[in-house]
Amino acid sequence: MTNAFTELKWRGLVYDYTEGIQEMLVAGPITVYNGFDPTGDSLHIGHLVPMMGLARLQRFGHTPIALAGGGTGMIGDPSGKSEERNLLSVEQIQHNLACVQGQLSHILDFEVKSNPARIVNNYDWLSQLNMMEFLRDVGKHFTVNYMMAKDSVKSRLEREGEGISYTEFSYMLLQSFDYLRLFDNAQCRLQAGGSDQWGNITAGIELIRRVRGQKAHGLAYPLITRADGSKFGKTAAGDNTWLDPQKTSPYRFYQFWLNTDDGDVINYLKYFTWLTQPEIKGLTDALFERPHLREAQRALAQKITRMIHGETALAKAEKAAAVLFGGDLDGLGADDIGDIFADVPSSEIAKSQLEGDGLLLADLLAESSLASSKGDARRSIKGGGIYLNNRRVNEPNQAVTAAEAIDGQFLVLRKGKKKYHLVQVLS
Ligand code: 545
Repeated sequence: MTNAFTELKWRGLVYDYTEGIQEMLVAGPITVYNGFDPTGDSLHIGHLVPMMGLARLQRFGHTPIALAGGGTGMIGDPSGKSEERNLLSVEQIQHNLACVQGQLSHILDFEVKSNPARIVNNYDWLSQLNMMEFLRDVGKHFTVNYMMAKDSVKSRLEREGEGISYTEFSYMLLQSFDYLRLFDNAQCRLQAGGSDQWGNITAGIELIRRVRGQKAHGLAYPLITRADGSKFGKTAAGDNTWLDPQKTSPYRFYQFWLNTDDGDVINYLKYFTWLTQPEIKGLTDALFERPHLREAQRALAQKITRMIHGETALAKAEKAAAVLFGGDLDGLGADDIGDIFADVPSSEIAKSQLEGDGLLLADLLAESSLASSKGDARRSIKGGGIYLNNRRVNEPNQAVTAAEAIDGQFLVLRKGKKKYHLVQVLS
């Protein structure tokens, strides 16, 4: 029989944990929390592991709390940061908080009767703290020696010319206080987080042990790595892959997962999807027997895009992906076209050139990266190997007018199966 812990272990999601955690998770439902500071206006795919971690525990009957760090976000966690952070403005934090809370609410179940998810904001209690009380009730339980031994602090002290402000140094006390607070008020017995959070999580456990004489637990997920050693989550261009569709379009998002290396895809199916052990076994076999079909990558891209962006956005992303293989362009707008063909050679023409009689197809093609001369362009068109907006065109003297431009902005030229050139129409 699997339980929440063996399930997480099988998925490769257990990096560190406190002794007795499995026994506790098996004994009955508990409450677990994971914090997210509003340091940016969107979560990215690196945050999917901890978000889904809460949801996975919820499916085993436990109650998840997603903590939005409206208070801790004002201070700045030094964990994993080699340099002191700049303070964010209150307006910035409020804006980010609203964005991040919305994203957190997607994956968790708030309706289920027995163990509905909750979102809390630590600003609600941290803002009420009084300095003297805090130093007496929390600060007194930590020696500076203990705090200095934490990686987040130690690494700063060891770094030439860096150091750490008193503000960031205090961060672990605030996160510890949160855990104590949720331990007392929400019967929370487990704090989860990425491995960078282990120092903060164990500090909270220590506080609870000292002031309540009770055992609280911690669970750390591994950092996601790639088989070839490069950084996970960045596109070839170096951009982050965001959950906010305004920052990373569902098509780009879908493509990111579709492009996963064979060496990573099975791990990612375990980390990022709800597919079961037998289902993942089936895709592993498929990967070995017929890797060229990329069934595992397709399943990965499909499941995650559906989970984050929904069915309609997935259908559109799949349609857009098919476009590069000659699929039709109907129903796609300028934004989609710009997105799909972002990486193909492109050029610009003035809208005036398409007005009146328009431009001869052969002339348009000759100016693109798909033909070397007018003669070459004419020959290719007559030979039947040229497509305008993915429809075959046979007549070199055919006029191309603004009416053909998608949303008046783009003409898509194609030669053969998949050589593309994008013409942007400037008004
Ligand atoms: C605050 C108060 C608590 C408990 C936790 C926190 C937050 C924690 C922290 N976590 C990271 C984070 O990133 C920014 C989110 C982007 C908008 O800094 N001190 O807030 C990440 N966390 C998820 C994982 C993490 C961690 O949200 O734990 O390891 C990334 O995978 O870096 O009482």
